[in-house]
Amino acid sequence: MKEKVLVIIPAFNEAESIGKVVGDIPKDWVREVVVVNNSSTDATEVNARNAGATVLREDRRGYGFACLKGIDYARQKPMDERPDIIVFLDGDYSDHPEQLPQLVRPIIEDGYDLVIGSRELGEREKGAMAPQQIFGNWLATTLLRWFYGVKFTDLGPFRAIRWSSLMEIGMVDTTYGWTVEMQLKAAKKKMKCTEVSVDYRRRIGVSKITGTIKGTFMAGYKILYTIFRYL
Ligand SMILES: Nc1nc2c(ncn2[C@@H]2O[C@H](COP(=O)(O)OP(=O)(O)O)[C@@H](O)[C@H]2O)c(=O)[nH]1
Ligand SMILES: [Mg+2]
Repeated sequence: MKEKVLVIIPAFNEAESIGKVVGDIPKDWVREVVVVNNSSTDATEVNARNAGATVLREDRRGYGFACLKGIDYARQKPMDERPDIIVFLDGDYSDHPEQLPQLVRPIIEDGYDLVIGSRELGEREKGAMAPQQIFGNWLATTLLRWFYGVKFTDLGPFRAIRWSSLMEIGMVDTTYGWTVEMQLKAAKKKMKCTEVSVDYRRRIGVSKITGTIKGTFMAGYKILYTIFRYL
């Protein structure tokens, strides 16, 4: 494949799952897999490296901080080695990494800038998403449609974006607003956006966001704040 695809996986204490996530990524589609270890206290780093990933460290805790670290790494590459497409993927094995081609193809073949993997459209294992997560996604995507005129059904973590579009968007969120920020800025800039269905299963290990009360409130607040802040 001529397009260079780089995968960024933020990971905070995902030692049990990270090797499977990296292992299931279709290697013929991807140049490099980058795991950003977000101050894990377990074997996330060594397991990621053993699975063949490049491991970076980000000590400031936050989903966005970890993703930004991965982008910075790509940006520092020489021009001819810089990726054409970035895929974001969680480290908990909830997503099905083998579905990566479905996310990348619309960018390569149909000129899309941003492709969201929608769990709403795909098959979900029972209990894979918490009720508050399903409600939150519904609310956030409804607000995105009202205020930004863009139709998404999910703020899913598994997504692909053209490198040049990602640079133009200029991501800044360092925590839970990351996913919605990318979608609403792409909409504001009239980028070509779409979604494809992706499947979702119960994660390995414990949830750091929706599985905790603090995480749920922080994420909900930050997502709503982000939607109104960019109006
Ligand atoms: N909460 C949290 N998650 C992080 C952080 N850095 C990376 N992550 C990763 O973000 C992904 C999503 O987190 P997860 O606990 O699965 O949240 P959930 O999907 O809402 O249950 C996982 O791959 C985490 O390892 C961080 O600082 N905080
Ligand atoms: Mg998860």
